[in-house]
Parts: sequence; structure tokens; C-alpha cells
Amino acid sequence: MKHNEDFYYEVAMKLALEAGQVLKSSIVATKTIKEKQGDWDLVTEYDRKIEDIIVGKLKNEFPDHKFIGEESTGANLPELTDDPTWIIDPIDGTTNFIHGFPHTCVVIGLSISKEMKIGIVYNPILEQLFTARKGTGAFLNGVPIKTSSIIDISKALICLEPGFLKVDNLKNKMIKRIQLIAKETQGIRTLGSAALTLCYVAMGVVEGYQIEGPGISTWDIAAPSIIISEAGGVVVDRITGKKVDIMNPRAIGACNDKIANEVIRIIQEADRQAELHH
Ligand code: LIP
Repeated sequence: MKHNEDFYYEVAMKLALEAGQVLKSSIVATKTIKEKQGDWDLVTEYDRKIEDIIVGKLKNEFPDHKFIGEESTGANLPELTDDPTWIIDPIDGTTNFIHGFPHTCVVIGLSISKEMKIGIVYNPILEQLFTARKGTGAFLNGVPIKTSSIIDISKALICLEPGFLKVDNLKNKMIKRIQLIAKETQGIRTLGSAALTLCYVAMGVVEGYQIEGPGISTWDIAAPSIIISEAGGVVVDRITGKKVDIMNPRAIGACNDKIANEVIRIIQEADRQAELHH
């Protein structure tokens, strides 16, 4: 049996492409839509169906590996161990998927010894296949990608998740964050898929992304975090500024440390102002 990282990657790629075809063919289908934590956090039967395909096949191939998946693991995250652990989001950008908005993707990552070794993010609607393996660079459809070289925050495009305005205890902070980021940067963008947005940082079309909130978890950032770091960027913890802990994803993905620190500064100032006026 050839159980090495090349083989893990080969299997993961095949599964991402297969799962992507299910996503693509179901985007126009009638779906059963359920709310998880609110109308900003949705799930359909296809989320479960795609996760079952990916996890089922991986378990068959690698029965001794561990799994963390949005639909099967839920809110109670297990401890990340040194064992090979597959981290999966079957459909990231479920609200987009429901609307037919073409930013939606399949996410598969592999951690070994608590370090991300493989990251695959596949948007089958726009045919964007983002891939990275530890130490070998990041790619979009096989072509190497690099983060933006902008270091001046006033020239940066920053992505945010304004949907969290709907969460009571985040509302005031989100309002302030949006105000200050809009003021200090070249513009705010929002895509509705955390994994794809992090890949947009990796491909150099936006400079930073702040992602944190209920429902945002390990599967949203684990695979993209290696894609960003292999593309020359950083994914840091919003509070400590150190490398993000994928099991505690209050993250800022950025093209470089300078932009990451600027986003941290603005968010901290926004949160301070929001608390003052509360
Ligand atoms: C989604 C994120 C998105 C965020 C949503 C949601 P899902 O993940 O990627 O960026 O705004 O609240 O959590 O649920 O589609 O996998």
C-alpha cells in the first residue's frame, strides 16, 4: 500500500473534482433549506450528501485517519491530534449555492502532526481549482499564484463578512469595523465564502480578509491557510497576531505581515470604539 502524501493528495484531488461535479449539477436544483443559527447560516441536503461522499471514500481508503467535517462534526470540535486528519467543508458558501451565486466551493484539507500538508479549494462553477502542498507553492488550475505585494493599507482591498451584523453581540462591532475599514482602505468586498475569499488573498486580487463569527470554524480556514502561506501570505490570529490556530479560527488572512498588522490595528480600534459607545 502506498500510503504517503503523494497518494493522499491524489485521492483528495479525485474526490474534490467528483464532489465539485455534484455541487455543480445541484446548484440549479430545488433544495431543502434549513437555518442553523439564523438566516445567515444555512444548510441544504446537498451539504450532507457531498460530505458523505467525501468522508465515505476517504474512510474507505484511510480507515485509520481522523475526520473533521462541517456537517458531521458540528459545533463540538474534537481535539486536533498528530494523526492524519482530513478537514472538510462539503459546500462553503451555502447561501451563494442556494441563490446560484457562483462563489461556492468544495474544501478538503489534510493536517499531519498538527500541520496543514494539503489544501484543495474547488469552485466548479467558475472552474477555479486552488491547490497547495507543504513546501511546494500554491496553484490556481495548475498555474503558480502569489499574494499581492501591496503594503500600504490605503491601497488595499479588504474582504469582510457583513452578515454578522445580524448577530446581536457582533452588531455594533461590525458596524464600526465596516466604517473604519471603508475609511482606511481602497474598498471593502464580500464574497460569501470564507474559503474562496482566503484563496482570493492567495491569488493576489484582494489584500486581506477578516473572518470570525458563529458558524465559522476549522473547515473554513484549514485548507485555505496552507494555500495562502504557500502563496507567500499569512493567516494570523486576530488577537495575538501570531500564526492562526486552525482550531480557534478568529483569523485574518493577508498578503503580508504589514497588511495583517494594519487590519488587526483597525479591527482593534473599531472594537474599542464599539465598546465605548455601548
Ligand atoms: C459560510 C462562510 C461565509 C459566511 C457564512 C457561512 P458555509 O460557510 O463561508 O463566508 O459568511 O456565515 O458560515 O456555512 O457556507 O460553509
